Amino acid sequence: MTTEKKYPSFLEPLSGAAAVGVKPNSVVDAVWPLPLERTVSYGRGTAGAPDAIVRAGAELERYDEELEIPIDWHVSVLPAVDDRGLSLENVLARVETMARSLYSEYAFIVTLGGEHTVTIPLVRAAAAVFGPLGVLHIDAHADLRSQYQGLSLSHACVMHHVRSVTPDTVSVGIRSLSVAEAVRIRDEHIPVVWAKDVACLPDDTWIDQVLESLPERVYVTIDLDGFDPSVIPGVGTPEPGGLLWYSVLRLLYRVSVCRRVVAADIVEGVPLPGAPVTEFAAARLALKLMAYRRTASRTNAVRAGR
Ligand SMILES: [Mn+2]
Repeated sequence: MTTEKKYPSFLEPLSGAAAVGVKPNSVVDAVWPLPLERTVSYGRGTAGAPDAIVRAGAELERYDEELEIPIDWHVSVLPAVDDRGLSLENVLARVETMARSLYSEYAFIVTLGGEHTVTIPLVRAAAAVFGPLGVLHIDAHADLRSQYQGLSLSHACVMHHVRSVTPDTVSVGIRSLSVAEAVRIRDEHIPVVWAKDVACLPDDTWIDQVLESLPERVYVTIDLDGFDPSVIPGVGTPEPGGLLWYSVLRLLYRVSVCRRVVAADIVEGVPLPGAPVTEFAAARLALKLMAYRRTASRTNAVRAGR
C-alpha cells in the first residue's frame, strides 16, 4: 500500500516534501479519534476528549528533549468513528473491523477515547493482526467486573473482556476496586502493581515487575485516571494518590525498549473548561509512545546488526 494519505497532521503540517509520497505501513504513525461515550457512570464529557487532544497536538513542539530527537515523522489524524444511530454492540464491532484494517496499514496507532469500552475491540483487533500479545493497563480502577450497572459491555468491565483475549495482562496504578475484584485478583493471581507500590517501592523495581508479566508483543491501554489528579485533572472518576508523569514515562520507555508495543489507546479524558492540562498531557503522551517506539526500533536494529 503506497497510497498517499490526505489526512491532516497531528502536529502542525510538515513543511516541504516530508509528507509527500510516504508509505503508510513503514513511516506513518496515526492518532485515531474514537469519541465514544455510552456507559460512563459519573463525570461526563469524555466524548469531547479526542477533538481536544487533537487540537492540543497542533500546539506541541517537534522536538523530544528527553530522547534528544526531532519528532520528524508524519502523524496522521484518522477520521473519527461516527457512532450515531448504532447500538453499543454494533459500534464496537465496527471499531474492531476498522482497527484490523488500520493496524495493518499504519506503523503505529494511538487511539484517542472516549470511554474505556473501546479497548475491548482494539485489543481483539491487535491480537488478530499482530498475533498473541499482552496488555499493559494503566488505570486507577481494576475494571474487572463481569458486569456493571446491568451492562456487560461497560467501561468498568474492560479488563474482564480483555482477559478473555489474553491472560497476559498487568494493571498499574490501581487504587479503587470492589471486594469482588480484589478477590478475583488474589484468586486468579492477576498481576497488579498498585499505586501505593509505585509510590513506595525503591527505585523502579515495580517496572521490573511489570516487564516480568508481559510477553514480547504488548498493547498499551492508558486510562488517564491512572495518573494523579494533580497531573491530569480532567477525568470522570478521579482518585487521589495516582501515578506521576515521569513514573509513567519511565514505565512506557522501558516497555517500549524491552518489548514490542504494537498499538495503544489513551482513554477516559474529560476536557475541563479553562484548564487544558488534560488534553495537552494526553497529546504529549501519544507522542511519547510514538517516540519511544521509534527509538526502540532503531536501538534493536543496531543491536541486531541491521
Ligand atoms: Mn479508570
